[in-house]
Amino acid sequence: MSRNTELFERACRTIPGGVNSPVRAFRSVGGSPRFITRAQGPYMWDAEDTRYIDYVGSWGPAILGHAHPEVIRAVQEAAVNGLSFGAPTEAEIEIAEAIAARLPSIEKVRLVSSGTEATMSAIRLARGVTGRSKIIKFEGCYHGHADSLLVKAGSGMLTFGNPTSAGVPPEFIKHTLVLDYNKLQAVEAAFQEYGPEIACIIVEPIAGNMNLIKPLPGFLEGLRSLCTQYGALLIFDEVMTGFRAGPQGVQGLTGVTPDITTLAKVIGGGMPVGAFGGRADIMEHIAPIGNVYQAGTLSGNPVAVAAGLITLKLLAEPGFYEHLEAQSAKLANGLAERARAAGITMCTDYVGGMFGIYFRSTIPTTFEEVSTCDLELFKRFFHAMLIKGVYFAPSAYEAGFISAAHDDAVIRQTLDIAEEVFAKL
Ligand code: KE4
Repeated sequence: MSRNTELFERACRTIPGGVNSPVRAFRSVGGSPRFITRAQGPYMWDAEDTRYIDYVGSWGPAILGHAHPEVIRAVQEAAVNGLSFGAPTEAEIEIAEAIAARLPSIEKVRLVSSGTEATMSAIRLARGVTGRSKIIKFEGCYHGHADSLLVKAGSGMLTFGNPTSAGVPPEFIKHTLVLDYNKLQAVEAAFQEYGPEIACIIVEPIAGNMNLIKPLPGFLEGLRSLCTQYGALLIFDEVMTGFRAGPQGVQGLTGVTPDITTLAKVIGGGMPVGAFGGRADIMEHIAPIGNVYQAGTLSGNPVAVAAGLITLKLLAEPGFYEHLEAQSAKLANGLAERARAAGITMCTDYVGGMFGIYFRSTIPTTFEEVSTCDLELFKRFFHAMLIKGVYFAPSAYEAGFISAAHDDAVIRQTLDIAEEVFAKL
């Protein structure tokens, strides 16, 4: 029995599913997850000391590459001064200022410890500011596991959703309307029907949880104008795309300004940091100055903030994002070219440091289209690449992530392996 399998069997005895987050269990691709012992730059090593070129990057945080020496040093230096105080620190001011300096839509920001906390708090804030209850989200977008967001589309176009998880009472999601991503007409119809009751739209401005799906021209602009017209708040969930899709997230790429932005992943550099922020007049509804309660023992944790601060500083190096996107392009285009040469129906897309691989003939723009990808072919591709030392996301519904450490040699090695795999797929 392999060491990974042995560890997985042991893990399953005391951890539900053997993992602390479901996607890690490989259930959608089959097989046994790899237990990682260490990571460096673009690489990770598992319990059998097998090395992988890593394109998951902890689902986004490892944008500099794993164990970047300056990030490790910052964490060590912070840790020796104590791990957590439950009191304000100067570092929290510095990271708040760094986030506000990079995202003009943010005048004030509250730190939390995960993306889920950020979106859960942003929804409560939108409801508190507007005094309204209904929210709109989109099928295929994932915003963490807060009850009111664990909803799949209802049967009809404008029906309210159904829980996607046991333990979520219908009453908790009865105000959540689930619409189709990139379908602006349905949003217009929802506002015509419920406009004065809608507190907010929450959207992944580039979706990364139904593979990589970009907004069609006009979609985000349409959401912005509808929210403005009806007095609802537009929440950009940039937990994944923030400082990943570009230096100012998707709001910087598109010029569409949200009322509230949620962040996590990159801003923690691998440590637990999330955040939600927006205009001062909105954020001042948050306790202790406002009446929307939100709190967290480890919010703004000094060790986690140290990792996030140095990460944001290193991302600001001239040319960082140009290089990152150039590497994404080499990988995505190289994979598509080799698949085509092997007669495999597959296409790819990318933006900034994230990419999508689709086993279908055209790049999908909706959840329905991405659901037509050949999942069996993806599974075979995933495992064939894994065995040869390339670690893609263990799900056809996830985006991939590149780091600054994925240099030309690493990309070339990946493409050479892919060429061998496509030939036998
Ligand atoms: P966390 O609570 O997992 O930190 O963040 C939730 C979240 C919120 N919003 C967006 C856009 C997200 O992508 C996420 C989390 N992303 C997944 C990756 N698809 C995390 C991986 C996992 O669940 O283990």
